[in-house]
Amino acid sequence: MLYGPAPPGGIRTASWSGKGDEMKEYLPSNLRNIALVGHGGAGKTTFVEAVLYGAGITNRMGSVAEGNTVSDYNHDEIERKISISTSLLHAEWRDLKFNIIDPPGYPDFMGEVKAALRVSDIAVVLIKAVEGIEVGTEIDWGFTKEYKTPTLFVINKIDAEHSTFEKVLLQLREKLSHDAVIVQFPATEGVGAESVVDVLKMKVLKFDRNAKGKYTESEIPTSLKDTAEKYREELIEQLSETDENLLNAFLETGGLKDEEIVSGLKKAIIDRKIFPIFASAGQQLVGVTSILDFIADYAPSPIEAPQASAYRAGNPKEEVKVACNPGGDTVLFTFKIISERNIGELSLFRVYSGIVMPGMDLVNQVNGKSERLGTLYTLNGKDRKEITKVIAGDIAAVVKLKDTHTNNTLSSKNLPLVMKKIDFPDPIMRVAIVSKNRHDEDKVASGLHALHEEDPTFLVEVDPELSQTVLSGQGEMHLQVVTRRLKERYGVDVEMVEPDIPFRETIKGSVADSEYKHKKQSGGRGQYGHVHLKLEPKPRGSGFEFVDAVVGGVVPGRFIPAVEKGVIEAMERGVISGHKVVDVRVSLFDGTSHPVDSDEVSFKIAGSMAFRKGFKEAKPILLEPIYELEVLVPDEHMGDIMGDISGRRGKILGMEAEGSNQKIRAQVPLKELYKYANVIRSMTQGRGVFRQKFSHYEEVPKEVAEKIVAEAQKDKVEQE
Ligand SMILES: Nc1nc2c(ncn2[C@@H]2O[C@H](COP(=O)(O)OP(=O)(O)OP(=O)(O)O)[C@@H](O)[C@H]2O)c(=O)[nH]1
Ligand SMILES: [Mg+2]
Repeated sequence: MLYGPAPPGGIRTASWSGKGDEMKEYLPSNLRNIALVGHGGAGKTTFVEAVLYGAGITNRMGSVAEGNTVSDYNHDEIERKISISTSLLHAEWRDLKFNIIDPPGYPDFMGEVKAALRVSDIAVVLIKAVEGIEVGTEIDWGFTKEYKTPTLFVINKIDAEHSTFEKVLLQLREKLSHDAVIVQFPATEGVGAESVVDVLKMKVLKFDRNAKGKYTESEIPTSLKDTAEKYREELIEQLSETDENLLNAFLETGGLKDEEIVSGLKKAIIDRKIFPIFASAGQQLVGVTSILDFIADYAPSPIEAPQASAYRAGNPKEEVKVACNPGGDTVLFTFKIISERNIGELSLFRVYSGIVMPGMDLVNQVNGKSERLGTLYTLNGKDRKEITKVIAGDIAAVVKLKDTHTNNTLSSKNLPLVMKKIDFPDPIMRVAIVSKNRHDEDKVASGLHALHEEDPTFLVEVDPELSQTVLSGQGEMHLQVVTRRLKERYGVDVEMVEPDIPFRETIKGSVADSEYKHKKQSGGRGQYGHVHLKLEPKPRGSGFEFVDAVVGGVVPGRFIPAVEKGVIEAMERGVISGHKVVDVRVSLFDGTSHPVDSDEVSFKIAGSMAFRKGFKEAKPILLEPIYELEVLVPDEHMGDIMGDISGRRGKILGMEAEGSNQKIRAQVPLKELYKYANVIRSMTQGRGVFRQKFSHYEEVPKEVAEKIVAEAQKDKVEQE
């Protein structure tokens, strides 16, 4: 179904194209797409730096501490010494092109990890040899399950003083997977570590820092022989269990032949039946080149990897698998937008089928718009090289597309497919933003809009009721990064403040007769409107009702809508605290009029004033939005979290076990949830996660309400 005409210009493998020695073309079988993931600070960016240096892309190895890595080139990354934005890098190793995606590990940028995994065929999960399995490790592992990505584990920083490979190994098997098997383990650990033992080759690999991390192989010393054999047996046993033929061979001979291991291991990795484990010290170039060798031999190319899911445009229910076929019609998927000095926005994309070339016309299958592709680039961080062709399976960048954002599919007219989207996490923290310069408001809005296209994990909404611009994102750091970009790129300075709460006013009591007479006589024609209103409370959520109970035309019919309008306007403005009034029934049952002076304006004023007067007498109260909260935390934090929820005027609705976690459901006033993400993170050392959604309105307790009313009155006085 996905086959089509032969690709223009044909494809050559690892051969130079006609364009000087600028560009090499790679068959899909010669590509490896890797997402390097793991908890913050696991050493991902340093590891990539070692890969680029080891592969001869760079001629020196940069460091995160010095702020001169290829991957962390944005100045906020250099300043904070952490990754903040995903980088795309690539290197050639043994005639294969390795595309490496290096997303940040900080939890606020979890969406970037999902995007990286979404377009990769191999996940490499870096784990620290000292700290072991951390929250970020578990989260990223969970994402690899979700995307069914073949995964390798690398226990990194084995050169650190307190490196404990064995302990981390146990933890890894316990917490992540019992199907994780050792391929390489450290010969020695701690300062000076320079060798690993490879249990497939049954050799010691010694890495030479002065030779770009190349390694030499030697026999395993007696002291390590038993350990190496134990791990090799484990690997072979595990492997034989992944396939019936292998199992039979194993049962017959007590082992597996080399060729059985080679083909069996690759398949088991692709099927996620085995997760190989390695040891490395990226910073010391230890274990890096041998992992590249392993990936070259055993990790899937885009042809061998599980096929990506899509659906036919307009038919989301019918899943289609997209074969990586360079000869087919073109399909590409944009997974990230970055903004680069001098050239503006670049969309990072993966080609799933066909070939992509500049000048090509494709259709954005998400919004139906047509796009002409501009200049194409391969990237190594901020370094880019212009290319003329991107073949199925490969990952590259294209200059700003008119109507295409992150998570869009572009394809040729003949193949209207929509690739499965990245399911970005919902925002968990809201702040209101205030422009430091009032005239900047338009620029703030357009700047945030553009930034949202680059990063869909934050949202902007203008709340017309509170007339505030509310920014919501993945945490405090995320929101700081967004507002800083706003300043740097659009020159507007904003401040983050606590968003106002959309309180409501209503009444608990009834008032049988609230009368107001509006009368003005100042020469000429006067003003006259006179009404009697009855006010009653209505059930929560039932809204406003106006009843015309006038008898005998004492208020002429043509003025009745004006009375209602006056009441509605008063309700919109609020009576006691400046917040909207809800859930009241107002009946107009009496009044008088004047044959000359009465008009609509007079009756509107009378209606409004009679309502305000009656409202104040009808036991007014404030209502506040209550949110339903769902918190998932490890058992040991449950008590603290529940205590904290009660302290926030919350009501626990229930709890249930979910694995080794507890899920707590509660209702908490929105007012008490400001920056709750920080609270959860600090109370659980980053292990807890939560979701919140609006539930209903409830009466604000008296003491809290009094404060809000006093505050509103103070503001009013200040404004006057
Ligand atoms: N001892 C030792 N330290 C390392 C090694 N690799 C990285 N580091 C240090 O660990 C810290 C974090 O390294 P990064 O490469 O920024 O880690 P990362 O995983 O990219 O971090 P984020 O992108 O912020 O999640 C830095 O201070 C590095 O110098 C290593 O192999 N050994
Ligand atoms: Mg990094």
